This record gives sequence, structure tokens and C-alpha cells, in this order.
Amino acid sequence: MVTLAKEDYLDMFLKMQRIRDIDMKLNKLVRRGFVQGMTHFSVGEEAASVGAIAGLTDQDIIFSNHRGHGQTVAKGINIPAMFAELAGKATGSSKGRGGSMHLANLEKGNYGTNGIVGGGYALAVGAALTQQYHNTGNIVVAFSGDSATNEGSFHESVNLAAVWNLPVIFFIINNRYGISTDISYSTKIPHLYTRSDAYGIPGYYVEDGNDVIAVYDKMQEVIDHVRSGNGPALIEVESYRWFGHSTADAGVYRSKEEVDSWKAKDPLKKYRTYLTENNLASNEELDAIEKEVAEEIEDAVKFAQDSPDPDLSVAFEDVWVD
Ligand SMILES: Cc1ncc(C[n+]2csc(CCOP(=O)(O)OP(=O)(O)O)c2C)c(N)n1
Ligand SMILES: [Mg+2]
Repeated sequence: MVTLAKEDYLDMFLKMQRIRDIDMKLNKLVRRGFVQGMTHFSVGEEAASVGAIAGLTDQDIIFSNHRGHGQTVAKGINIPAMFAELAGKATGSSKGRGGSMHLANLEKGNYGTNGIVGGGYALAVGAALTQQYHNTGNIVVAFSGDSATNEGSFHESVNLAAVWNLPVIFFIINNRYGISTDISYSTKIPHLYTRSDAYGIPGYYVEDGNDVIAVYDKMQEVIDHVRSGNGPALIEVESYRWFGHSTADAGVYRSKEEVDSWKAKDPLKKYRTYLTENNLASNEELDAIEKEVAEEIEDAVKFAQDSPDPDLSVAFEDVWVD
């Protein structure tokens, strides 16, 4: 049973609203050339990201993938710096060199999103080895989609993490698609969390990954297990992306009925109902947060638009660490 301070409940709502509004805004801005290259939206998957990250500390580390806006926001990136990064500006969180698929925020433990499917797993295992070696007590979470678990890197990484007893959580957001491929074409087993059996680690499952409290609650168990030195764990949560795979995808392989059925399970509406019905927040308070987020995003877009392009010379900065 989850019991949090009111400010923590509201912070989760704020972060979910930010993820929603940032991607809704970007969906308009990409058409006007605001973002260089492709971008992948997290709309519909807000509860999975926020529920997963709300129980981590700033020192805990995450790695994410091409669909990493949600985790990046949940891990507390500065919003104007994120917009500037998406626009490739000098004031961006990675000085404009990363963009949508390479968002990072080292101070808050976001070691980077990653355009290579399955590319984050081994990096997360390496970071977890560092935590174990230096006995920091921090843990690492590797976010991925469902399809990525069919990459060889997944199996090698989970196996190595298991035999070395590393403090890493493999967090899978199962949205049932890898681009246009329905999961039934790519994966024989009905539940991805059972893959943990092959490596001798525990597997956890949240059927309603649109319920932020359910995700948070289950993650508390997973975090306790991993932080206590019991080695890695794997968790699968079910959710759905409302938009196409990326801005280059019209989504013709999914029926309107299917998409609508998931929109009816809107994570933000679900959480608003939970908060108001349990007297944890009023509709007025939540409306005020919505307004605050809308203004914050307008300001962030303006900040990005008014920012200068990076100088070419920065391309070779921060490549090596002594
Ligand atoms: C190694 C590699 N193979 C293929 C691609 C192209 N690609 C980008 S996203 C994607 C599907 C990923 O699906 P999933 O892991 O389920 O994540 P989702 O997009 O559903 O969030 C593919 C095949 C890639 N970027 N990297
Ligand atoms: Mg997927």
C-alpha cells in the first residue's frame, strides 16, 4: 500500500503532465522544423516512466532508449535546457550535440538515452559494476521497450549482471510494438518478465502500467530487492504509445479501435481520479499544476528559439574523461 507525502503525490502528477505536454507541443513543433531528425513520443506511457523513477534518488542512475523523453523528464532535467537540446542549441543540456535520442543529465543520474535499440543494457551493467565496486549503495535502471529484449545485448547483459550480482534493474515498457511489428510476430512467450527465469533473477510484472501508483508500488519492491544487495531484477509493465513509432510513422498498422481503447485508459486521467477520490488533491490544485506546466513549456520553447546555435568547435569537447 502506497502512502506518500502530499508533495510527492503532486510531484508525480506534475512530472506526468510535463511529459504529456512536452510531447504534445513537440508534435506540433517538429512539423515546423524545431527538432533536427526523428523524435519518438512518450504520450500514453507517462505512468510507466514516473512510477519507475519516483522511488529513485538523484544518485541512482538511469539509461534509456530512443523513446526517452518520459524518463528524462521524470529524472528531473531542467525543462528549458531539454527544449534547447531538442532544438540543437548551445544552451541545451548536452550543448546541442545530443538531441532527442541522446538526452542526458549527469547531475540527476540520467546517463543518457540511446538511439541504438538494446544499446543501453551493457552500459547499465557497466555503471552497476562501478556502484558495486565502490560500494556506493546506488542502483541503476536500464529502460527499454519490448522489442529490444530480442537483441543479443539484452541476454548477454542480464546474464552478466546476474552472475556478478550487480545492482541493476531491467525495466521493460511493453507497448506491444517494435515500430510496425506486433509483438506476436516477434516473441513467442506471453509475458516478458518471465525471461528473468533464464538468468536466475526475479521477474516482476505490472499489468496496468498506466496506473502510476501500481508501477510505483511494484518498483518499491524491486528497488528494495536490488538495493539490499540481492543482485539484479527485471520488471515488465504494460502500456501503449498513442502516437506513431516516430514522427516518420503514420501508424497505419494499428486500428483506430485499438488506439482509442488505450486512450480510454489515459494515465493522467486515471491518476487525477485516484488523487481526487482519495482526497489527496483537489481538482483545482491539479488544474493549477496543468496551468503551471503549460506556461513553463511556452517559456522553454521561447528560450530554445532565442538561444544561439552551438559553435562547431564544441563537437570535440567532453569526449574524453581523465
Ligand atoms: C540496433 C538497432 N536496430 C534497429 C533499430 C531501428 N529501431 C528503432 S526503434 C525500433 C523498435 C524498438 O521497439 P521497442 O524496443 O519495443 O521500443 P518502442 O519503440 O516500442 O518504445 C527499431 C527496430 C535501431 N535503432 N537500432
Ligand atoms: Mg515496443
